[in-house]
Amino acid sequence: MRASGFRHNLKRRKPELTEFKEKFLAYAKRINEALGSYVLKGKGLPQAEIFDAMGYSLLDGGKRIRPMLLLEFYRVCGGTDERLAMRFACSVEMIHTYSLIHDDLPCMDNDDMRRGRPTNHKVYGEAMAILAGDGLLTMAFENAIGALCESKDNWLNAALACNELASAAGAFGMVGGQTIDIKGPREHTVETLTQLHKKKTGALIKASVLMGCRLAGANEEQLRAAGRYAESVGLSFQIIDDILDAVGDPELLGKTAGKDQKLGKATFVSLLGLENSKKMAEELTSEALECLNAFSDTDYLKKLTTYLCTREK
Ligand code: GRG
Repeated sequence: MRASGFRHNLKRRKPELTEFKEKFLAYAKRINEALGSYVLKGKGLPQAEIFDAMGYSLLDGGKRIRPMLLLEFYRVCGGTDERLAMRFACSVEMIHTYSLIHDDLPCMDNDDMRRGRPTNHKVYGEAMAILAGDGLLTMAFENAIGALCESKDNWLNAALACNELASAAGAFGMVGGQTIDIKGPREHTVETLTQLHKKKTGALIKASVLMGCRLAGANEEQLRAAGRYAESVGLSFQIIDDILDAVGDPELLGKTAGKDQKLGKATFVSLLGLENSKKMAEELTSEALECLNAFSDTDYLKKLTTYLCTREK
């Protein structure tokens, strides 16, 4: 009965989320179709196997939260070129996928299952999994810079979006956070753990939001509100991840649960306890919802934000 306490809490919010689910799935389908087109290009090439390995993880049923955030912030900031926004949205998901493939490697978290299937290195071997991650990371920038080169009327905003992506993915952002996670101190306070996850998980989420704003040419006030929104959502996303690792249903999660505890890793649950972690995630979600008042037509974004705090996987 690991999941009972959390589930109980989820049930209270469920009804208001059901109509949202259809839209969410349709959105994810559009993103999946766009992502599929990138790996199809490798068919028939002598190096087709690398495209297979990249596609195995890229197209295997992730929630597509980051691309959705990018596309939604693009829309609420007045962007209308959905094709351009989708290209950048795909780049974000490529980087996210590469990070998961590398995080699962034996030299990092050594995970056998991800999204309910064997991890990339379990299917293709370690060398190909490293290359698949490298291929996705590189393709993300090839694609984003390709879009920048083609956006004649909007090149500065597209360049600013590329810049958000690069700084979030690298050693000041996600790679830096992963480094602190594997090489940094084992002991944490809530403050140091927050700093770690701001980089490891939060940076790419924030970049997704800001890229949508940048591409649409958002003003300073919108950028500030979106930045605050993303910081709250990024942290609450990680807290929920910790809660799910502690009390989530492994079948729904599609990966091994309880790993953090087994490895003696500090998490928000180990530092604050389950109830206080839930409370913190809910407070952060309320703060994020508040930030959305700086934009109009945010009905879907509000539901997505609430879903992120109540998700079961
Ligand atoms: C290897 C450079 C490098 C970085 C790895 C993000 C990361 C850094 C590792 C992932 C570890 C992890 C599980 C972090 C918790 C938050 C997180 C990123 C969860 C997975 O994201 P979701 O829930 O996944 O959006 P899906 O499967 O839906 O795409």
